Amino acid sequence: MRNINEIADAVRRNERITCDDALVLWREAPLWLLGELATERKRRTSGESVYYNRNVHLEPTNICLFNCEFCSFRRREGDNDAWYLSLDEVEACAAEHKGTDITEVHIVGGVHPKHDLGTYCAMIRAVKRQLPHVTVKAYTAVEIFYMIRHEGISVVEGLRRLKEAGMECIPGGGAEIFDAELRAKICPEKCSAEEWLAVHRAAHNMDIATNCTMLYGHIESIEQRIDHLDRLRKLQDEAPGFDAFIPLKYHSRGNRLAEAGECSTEEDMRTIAISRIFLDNIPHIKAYWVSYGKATTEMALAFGADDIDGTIGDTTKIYSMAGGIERPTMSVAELEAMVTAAGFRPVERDSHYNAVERNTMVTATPIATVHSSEKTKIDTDMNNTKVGQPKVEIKAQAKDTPKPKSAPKSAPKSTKKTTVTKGSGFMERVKRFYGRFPVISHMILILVFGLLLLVTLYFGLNLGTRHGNVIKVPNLLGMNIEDARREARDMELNIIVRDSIFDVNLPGGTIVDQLPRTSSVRDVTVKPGRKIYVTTNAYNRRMVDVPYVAKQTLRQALNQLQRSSLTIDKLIYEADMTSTDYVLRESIDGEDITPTSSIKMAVGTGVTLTVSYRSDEQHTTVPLLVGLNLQQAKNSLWDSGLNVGKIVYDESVEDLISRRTTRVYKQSQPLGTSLRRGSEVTLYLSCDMELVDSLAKIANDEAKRYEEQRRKALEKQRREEREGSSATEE
Ligand code: V47
Repeated sequence: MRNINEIADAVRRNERITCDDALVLWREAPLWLLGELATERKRRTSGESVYYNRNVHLEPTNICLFNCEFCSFRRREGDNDAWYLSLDEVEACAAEHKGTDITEVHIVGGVHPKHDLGTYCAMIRAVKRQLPHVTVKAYTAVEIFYMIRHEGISVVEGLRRLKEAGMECIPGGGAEIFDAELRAKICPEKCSAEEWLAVHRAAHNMDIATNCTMLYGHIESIEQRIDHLDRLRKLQDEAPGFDAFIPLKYHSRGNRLAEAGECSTEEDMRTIAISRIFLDNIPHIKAYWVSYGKATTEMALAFGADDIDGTIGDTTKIYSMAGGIERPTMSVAELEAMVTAAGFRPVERDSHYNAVERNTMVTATPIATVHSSEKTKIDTDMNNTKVGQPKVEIKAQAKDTPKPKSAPKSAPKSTKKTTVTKGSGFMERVKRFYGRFPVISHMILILVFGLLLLVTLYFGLNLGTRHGNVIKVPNLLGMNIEDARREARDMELNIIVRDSIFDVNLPGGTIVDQLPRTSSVRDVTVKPGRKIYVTTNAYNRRMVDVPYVAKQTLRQALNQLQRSSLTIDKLIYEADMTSTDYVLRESIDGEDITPTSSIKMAVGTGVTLTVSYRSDEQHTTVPLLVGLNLQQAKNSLWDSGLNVGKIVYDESVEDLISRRTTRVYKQSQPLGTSLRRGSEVTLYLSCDMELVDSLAKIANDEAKRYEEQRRKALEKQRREEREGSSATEE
């Protein structure tokens, strides 16, 4: 492992840093060094510019099929404060912004059970009808993946239809944390990391620019953050197309992760700076002011951020419902003043990071739609210009971009100049000096303020978090919760029970999982006072209502059963004339569940679903299971219309507790095998993570090759179909 000085030198030479380097920076680097290195990297990509735009959000519904632990926005259908906009209402919302100078509408909302791809496309068309010159940045990969799955078409075809409807770029939401284990805890129903990445990969290959995010500061570890950044960097190497990375700070009000608390501003600055340093192939890092608040956003500009998002105009509720700014709105003057105060040059951008030039006449009139001829390509020395490039004539490089004419006339520096008072001898001398040497005076001022800021941050925040004083996290697996609490108290750690399971084979109160996790080969250290989150085995088996899940798609039924903490006993397939993967019947122990049944069952009870298949769709393909934990592998099999066969543990699995930390290292039928729906796949599990990781790597490479082959085969088929149809026409 390299030490801090070696890593810092590498960054200064503009070299890529490794995941190990990032870990060292996260744990050991002083804040001032991170600020310096990140700012150096920022300057290489965007010089003195910091970007903002004029935008609004449109959140058509907060009703969502998924029930993520961190989400304060989601409501169920029928809840008092649930909202749902019809297509006409979406259009009316867009019409409210007619005649304003916004350049972007960002559409994102809950995954509504009644929305399909057609609805999503219709919403985009409704917005474009009212605001034809405005860019529609629409739908997270989670929403896109859901609608495409629901429709039963390929990702490429789904994206093609959205693009045709007017979607120009894709926001970065839904990425959360990619690590499969953590994802299973905080957002088990959302699409997997691989699926999220697959949507963005496909978009990049179709020249659709996208953003990416990371939800940090809850129960994830530093290693999981770095792994997340690494996966984004790899995708960007492979298929460039990310315009910006947005670290999203977790907000704790009104959601089930609240006990995790919120991380410190120091942690925010570290996250922003290390993201800037690590993601050397993503042009922009956005400090989303709605999430951070104005003061922290301004500070983030000293840690490598070069974008602060836009005017918003009180159009998003995701953050206010989680404890963020109540009615988020900022004028252009306020945004520009924030950038200027941080010592950078504000540049208004459009959705593709082209600078927007407005002449004073235009800004004075509210109707100031940006026309393509007013766009200027923003300077970047990255090669990543595949997407997000101007589709219009490039007028000038941003280095020469004149300061936007709408910049506030009373920037903070000029205010300072006018507050020098008469009569004080010292102040008089200062004033004379200032008059004679204005440039030197400004430089001295900037130096003094910069130093003060760094010293305050370093000592203030560092002491506040008792940096350097660390404790080795104990292994609590298998212990009784009360014993563990006593041990943790002696070590100045807090134990929080955040989940419970029921396993008949284990005594009540046994700890079956913990975060952060530790093992005989991997020590984890934390600061005193930190919380250790544990999952315990419940003393009594909880009873739950069995929902009626027939007469809907298999995916919807699986989601609903999972939300009720029930599981699948078996999928039985039955031929049908019209549909595939539609649930025909539901039963438990041979007894049918009907819409009027009112049955309670113990958590974890298995339900049998009878599911339809059309005769031409009797077969399905086996998904990639290697690397997943048991629950994820089961979900993935059911989702593909397959059953879980035997479960075989290798010799590394010593007891019932260690079974819970296993992952799949082998599957009886490899990825891509064509099987009859309802067939069984045997899973082989191990606790040996080195073995699992190495086999998962091979399997992932295999999966990539498989995807590539499928893509080529599909392209070939399409080409042949096209050629065939044109030959017929002739
Ligand atoms: O995916 C949800 C996050 C995201 C909470 O692409 C929360 O330009 C903190 O992605 N605390 C949606 N975060 C917002 C988003 C976004 C925002 C601004 C700009 C762009 C862009 C994208 O908000 C979700 C999730 O990660 N989120 N709940 C919460 N309690």
